[in-house]
Amino acid sequence: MNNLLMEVENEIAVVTINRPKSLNALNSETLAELNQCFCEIETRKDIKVVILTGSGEKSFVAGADISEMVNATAAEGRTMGLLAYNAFGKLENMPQVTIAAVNGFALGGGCEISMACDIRIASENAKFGQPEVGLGTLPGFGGTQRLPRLVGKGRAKELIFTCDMIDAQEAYRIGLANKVVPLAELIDYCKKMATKIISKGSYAISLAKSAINTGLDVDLSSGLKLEADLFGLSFATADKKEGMSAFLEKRQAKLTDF
Ligand code: DAK
Repeated sequence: MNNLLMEVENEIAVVTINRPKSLNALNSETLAELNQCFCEIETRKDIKVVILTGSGEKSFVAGADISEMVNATAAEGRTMGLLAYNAFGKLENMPQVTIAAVNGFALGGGCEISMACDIRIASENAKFGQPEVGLGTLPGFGGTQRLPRLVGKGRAKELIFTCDMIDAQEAYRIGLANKVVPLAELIDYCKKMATKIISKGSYAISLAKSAINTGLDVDLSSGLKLEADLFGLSFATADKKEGMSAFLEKRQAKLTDF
């Protein structure tokens, strides 16, 4: 991979988008590599949490690569959009828990890839925004769909229509960031959260993730039905037997299903 770094330790993968000279902007090659990386991760049982971050101390991802897009045709734009659609879809729906460690600018496609993660932890210097309409286009990597689902229709429209950049505290206030931490503590904070998540039932978490993601795309009744089905499915696992037995026997549960 030319544009990504990946380290796996203690069942946590840290994936770093590594194009610091262009503030980690997403070009087609990087999108293809992300897709390949996420395809691999979703089949790996030795990875339970993915932390996605950007190289350097200034930027998470400063958007799609404008130098590549400037002369692209409509067909090339669509190809790029589909690359991101596939990669971000994999990221959003993989059984692993995904945490965006937002270490600076998360603009356009950068804000959008962070929103395809389950959780966003922002450093104090992080800045979020969707500047696309100022470039004569619109969010094309999921921003018009995921942003309103996260912060509500009114706030999403304001951010997209004004191109305003918001800081980490404002992102936290509106629910775009789960937490704000000092930059120097960002990765450690995410790893601690990952370790806590890994100590729970990973298979049960993957079922809960599936229920939340699918449930938000269907009517309430269908979502509740799906939840009931997945709840039932969890009763077929060794983890459910172990988790409940451990509680009754007043001991620590050893949950291993994934
Ligand atoms: N693409 C390419 N290069 C970028 C870049 C980007 N998005 N962002 C920054 N860079 C490059 C700069 O050109 C500069 O390169 P050199 O001049 O050194 O060669 C280097 O990174 C450092 O940037 P600056 O010198 O500008 O640094 P500053 O600290 O002054 O400013 C900044 C930082 C993040 C505020 C600024 O760089 C900036 O505004 N960047 C652009 C942010 C942006 O507009 N991002 C959104 C891109 S649009 C689709 C259609 C469209 C899209 C998706 C799909 N389909 C058709 C499906 C659009 C998506 C987007 O994300």
